[in-house]
Amino acid sequence: MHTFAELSQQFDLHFKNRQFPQQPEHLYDAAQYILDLGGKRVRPVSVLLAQEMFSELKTDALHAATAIELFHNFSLIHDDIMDKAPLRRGKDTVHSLYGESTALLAGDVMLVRAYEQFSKMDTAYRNEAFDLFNQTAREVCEGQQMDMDFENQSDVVMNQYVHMITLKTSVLLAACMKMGALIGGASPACQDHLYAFGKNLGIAFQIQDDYLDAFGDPEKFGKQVGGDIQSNKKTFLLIHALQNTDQATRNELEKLLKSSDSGKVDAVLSIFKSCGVDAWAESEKSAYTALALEHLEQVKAADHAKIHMRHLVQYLMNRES
Ligand code: GRG
Repeated sequence: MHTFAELSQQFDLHFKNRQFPQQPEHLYDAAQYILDLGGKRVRPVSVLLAQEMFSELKTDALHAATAIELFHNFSLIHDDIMDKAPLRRGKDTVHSLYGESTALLAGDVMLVRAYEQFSKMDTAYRNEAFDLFNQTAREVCEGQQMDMDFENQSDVVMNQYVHMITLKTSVLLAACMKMGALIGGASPACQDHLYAFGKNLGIAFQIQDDYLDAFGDPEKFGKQVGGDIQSNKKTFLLIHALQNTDQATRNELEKLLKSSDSGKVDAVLSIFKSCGVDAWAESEKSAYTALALEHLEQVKAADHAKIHMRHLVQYLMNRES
């Protein structure tokens, strides 16, 4: 059984070989560029951690982890185009370096490369893993569309927002856990508990993401701090503030959201603080984390097999980027 850091190293060894041919250079360099920017590798390592809870590390888990990391990076490229984001992982986004058309195509080819990983897998679980991957990709698309729809909707309430985030972000982490368990030979019940573990952890992860976007350290965050506020994005923080403040502050917040003043981010942050949004986010994050851990406890595996998964939870909830 390995730690997050050890599995991260194993994954990087497997993944560092150039994933694409050389030609056409412009297309494949764009695709390779985002992979070389790194990232935390939380999703692929989660596949490996989950698999190792049930059996010795298998090459098929590395194939699944590769598929998922390719998919994740593909979705980041497309997301950055949709958001017109200048920075990703502290560096220029793919579209700002290579242009939108190449960035779209680079994302597409990464998705195809992700699909190719499944044909390498043992037929005992290949179809199930592939179905899980496709179901997840479809849900991520649905979540992304809901997120865009919410931009023009002023009355989004918390449970709608949680549903959107579950689709857009959490189901991928849930699928990583379940896919690892499936490849590892876990029972369907254990696979389902790990799915629920990943789903709740994913929601807590997004709360942390929203928190960092508003209150993070710009030196460490890797993206523009205040970017969500600047682009009027619905976040856990904004929805909570809108639902839990007096009418005058709500009016002020709504007026600020429509403006493009240079002081907008600071003014919204100051309202967030006066509504106690930061403390609330911390307690929500803890609640979802506790729910995730309850599901982890239900998984029938030796306690020492769960230790590294608990460390992952700690790491994700205390991260600064
Ligand atoms: C699924 C066909 C299909 C299309 C994709 C663009 C899109 C539709 C969905 C967007 C999904 C998306 C980008 C969700 C955000 C997930 C998220 C929290 C990303 C940040 O993850 P980190 O912090 O990033 O793990 P690193 O850089 O560490 O990898």
